[in-house]
Amino acid sequence: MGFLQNKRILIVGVASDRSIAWGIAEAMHEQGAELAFTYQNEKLQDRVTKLAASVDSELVFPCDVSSDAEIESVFTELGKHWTDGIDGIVHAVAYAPRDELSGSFVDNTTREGFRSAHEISAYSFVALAHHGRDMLRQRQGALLTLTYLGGERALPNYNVMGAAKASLESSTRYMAADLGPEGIRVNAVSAGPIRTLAAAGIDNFKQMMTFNEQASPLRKNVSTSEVGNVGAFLCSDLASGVTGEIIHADAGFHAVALSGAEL
Ligand code: NAD
Ligand code: 0WE
Repeated sequence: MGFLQNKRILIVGVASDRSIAWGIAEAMHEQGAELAFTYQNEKLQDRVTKLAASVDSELVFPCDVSSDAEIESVFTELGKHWTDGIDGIVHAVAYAPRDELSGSFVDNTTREGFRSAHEISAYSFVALAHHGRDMLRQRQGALLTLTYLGGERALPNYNVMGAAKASLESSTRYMAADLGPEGIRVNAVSAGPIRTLAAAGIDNFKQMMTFNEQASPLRKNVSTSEVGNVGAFLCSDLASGVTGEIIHADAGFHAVALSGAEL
């Protein structure tokens, strides 16, 4: 018996089989969860529908998180299938304009880039919680998001995404405080760097992966299944005492300053 048997979980953020959201979906499926998915736009519809079918799900809905109407309609539609609520919502979405993810933070960050990065990468988590609140309350559900070390420390090129991740992490704590009295938990996984679509074309990504591999205590990069297992745990009853927490799944990279390998 898996530790997510009889749990119903909505996954937001699958774009490919390399997506962290997909690693979480597979880990949750292995533990017996029933899953539903959203896709950002028609370009991704077929791919997400096929991936969903491979974990026995036919519940696939469009959702661009910049639209309140689309977010609202996900829960309206989902409520027709899952009539007594949901056990979890996974948010694995981030966006900033590509040209603002390199070079000088101060010179390259625009008002509109700052706004959209925060809207898509941080506010959307709050909006999902708002629209999913009633369904989550019915089953004492859990919310989960994905963050990165660049929200806690200044890292090269992460720039405006770092500010958005700091907002997302703070929002995780405020959401935990607000929803805790209703039995709803809110947590985040801070993943190490992984080569996903969101990493494609990022300056020096390969060098960053190599550095993380050499400097981390476990001397490796993490896989989407390693991140997925932590996400599955946080959404399960095994984590019934955990909320407002950010767990690093990064081979320990965040915990050290000099690995010893550099000396
Ligand atoms: P990915 O490209 O597979 O997933 C990003 C997802 O965001 C895609 O599914 C995309 O459709 C979705 N998205 C973007 N804008 C959207 C919008 N307006 N509406 C709906 N969906 C939208 O990449 P990933 O690396 O799996 O990213 C998932 C999460 O993990 C992100 O929050 C990212 O910041 C975080 N993360 C990634 C890494 C990494 O190195 N890849 C490390 C730590 C945290
Ligand atoms: O959160 C992320 C990346 C999120 C992301 C990626 C893109 C690329 C395509 C947000 N917006 C966009 N916009 C695009 O047009 N990560 C944690 C992966 C990542 O991105 C970096 C990193 C790491 C790690 C950017 C710079 C430096 C390190």
